[in-house]
Amino acid sequence: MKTFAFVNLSVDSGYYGVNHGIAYLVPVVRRHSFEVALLNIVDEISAEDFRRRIERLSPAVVAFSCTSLQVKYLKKYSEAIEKCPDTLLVAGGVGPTLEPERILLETSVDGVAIGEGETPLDLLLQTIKEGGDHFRTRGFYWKRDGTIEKTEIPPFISDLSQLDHPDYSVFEKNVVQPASSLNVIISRGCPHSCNYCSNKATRSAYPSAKGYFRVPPVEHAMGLLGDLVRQYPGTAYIDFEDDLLIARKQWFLSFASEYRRRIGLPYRVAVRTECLDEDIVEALKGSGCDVVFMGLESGNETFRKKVLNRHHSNEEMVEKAKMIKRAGIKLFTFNVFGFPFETEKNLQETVKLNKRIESDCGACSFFYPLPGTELHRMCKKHNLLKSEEAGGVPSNFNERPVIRMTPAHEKKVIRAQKQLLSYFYWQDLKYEHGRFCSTHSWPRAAVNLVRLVGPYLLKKVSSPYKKNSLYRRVMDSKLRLALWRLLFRRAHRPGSRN
Ligand code: B12
Ligand code: SF4
Repeated sequence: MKTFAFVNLSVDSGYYGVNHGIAYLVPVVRRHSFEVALLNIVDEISAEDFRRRIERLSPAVVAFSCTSLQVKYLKKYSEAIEKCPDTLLVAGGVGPTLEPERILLETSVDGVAIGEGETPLDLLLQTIKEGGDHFRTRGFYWKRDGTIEKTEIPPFISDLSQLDHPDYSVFEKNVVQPASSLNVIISRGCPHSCNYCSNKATRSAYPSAKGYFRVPPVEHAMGLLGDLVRQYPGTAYIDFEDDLLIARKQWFLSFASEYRRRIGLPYRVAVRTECLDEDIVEALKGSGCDVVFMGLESGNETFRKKVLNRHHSNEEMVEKAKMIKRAGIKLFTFNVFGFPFETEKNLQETVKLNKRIESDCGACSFFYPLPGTELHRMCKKHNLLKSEEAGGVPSNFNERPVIRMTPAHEKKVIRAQKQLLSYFYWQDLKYEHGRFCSTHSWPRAAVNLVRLVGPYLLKKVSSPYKKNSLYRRVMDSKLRLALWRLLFRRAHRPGSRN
């Protein structure tokens, strides 16, 4: 049996979980009777080491999956194996989809899949099986003798029930199910078009983007979730990583009622201000949602409208935040600092709006101009992009500002980010510890305090992104996880979160 090797590039991203894209593609590969292997690269390894690992597998196809921030590693690792005989190198994912030509010219891959991979990969494996000319497979851009050949892009699959359930078995169990929770994604895309997000550019890769935002039939979603929960016994929590699962109101209301009846596990999900109303909040609460993620992004209304293409007002955000908090759901906000044309006042407005809506926790990333987005074009026009060598391409969004700015402004951006992070830290501590104390004895509550304060102190002395840092060694240690599971298993039982 021939081997098909996926390579998940996630180097220094601060993220060690599954790649849902690969999980959705595994059944396609298995259908064609290939043996599936996975190299999950979360810490940088040498090119030599990578080549050795691939040679051991001796695969017919090596399939890289990555975001734009990981393209630099795609270059390094594809070059390492370009001379492997009889191995076809392909790449896919958001990064390659948005810059296929650049990737074919600057890396050693033979082909780049455009958009969602189920159909292109199916066509490619069929062609390989039949001994046909794979350079003609639709859904890919190919490099042959140094020139790029573009093929027709097949439409995306509009009925998601036609997709096989994702298969996470190629990932280690503790990656799929960290601390009793499962990360899942059941929809595709988002109906909105924020200027800093890849969504619009990704759907524009198709000749027609109409209907790109898709949710599966509720029955299919229940089957998928039920299967996963059965495959991973001990699952006590679901983390929905969909862009905007609540975007279609009627669908979400019936999803929530079935979810409550048939799955019944507490969960968290992303929301958007405009989509929230009393019905949705009631459905969220009633079906077990205990945390929502809401994009606040910037605290200045005009800036949000003009630069970010987000059109809701601060008042609306305050009102919706109140609804969430009244329902007893934890409010987590996403914030970005270091946008182009952002002033010191804007930075402080972001901090203030979080305080005003009393976010219980949140993330504060630095703006990164993703290729193909409106803000990338704006940065290019105003000469704000830094070269890769000058630090213009980080591995994640959280370490430092990325676009050109004066050193004085950069300091302010970093200071504002730290200020908000510290606010979130104390808010979160208050929230989590308060909730814990109400259901547990004081000795457990004391250990819980160490659990909450420990990572904060560790982050002060070591980096969460670097291999073998103290933070990583402690946080990734199996002993720590086992200990917390033992001590806190009651805290993770369904229903015990509220
Ligand atoms: C869930 C999610 C996460 C999760 C899990 C990520 C993961 N690797 O699965 C978390 C929260 C951890 C996360 C983290 C990050 N994310 Co994220 N995330 C998403 C989100 C919302 C959904 C991704 C998803 O699972 N989609 C569903 C699956 C089925 O689709 P898919 O992954 O695109 O895979 C399909 C195709 O791309 C293709 N495909 C993929 N790989 C391959 C390989 C081959 C060979 C082929 C043929 C096809 C193929 O086929 C797949 C099936 O159809 C997207 C937004 C979006 N709508 O895409 C952002 C998104 C992918 N994330 C993004 C970013 C930037 C990040 C971070 C860098 C943020 C950070 N920490 O600073 C990290 C980096 C993670 C990493 N591994 O590098 C950006 C990427 C932008 C870009 N241009 O690269 C996106 C697009 C959001 C945005 N703002 O625009 N993310
Ligand atoms: S709402 Fe979120 S996922 Fe949708 S386009 Fe805006 S940032 Fe992207």
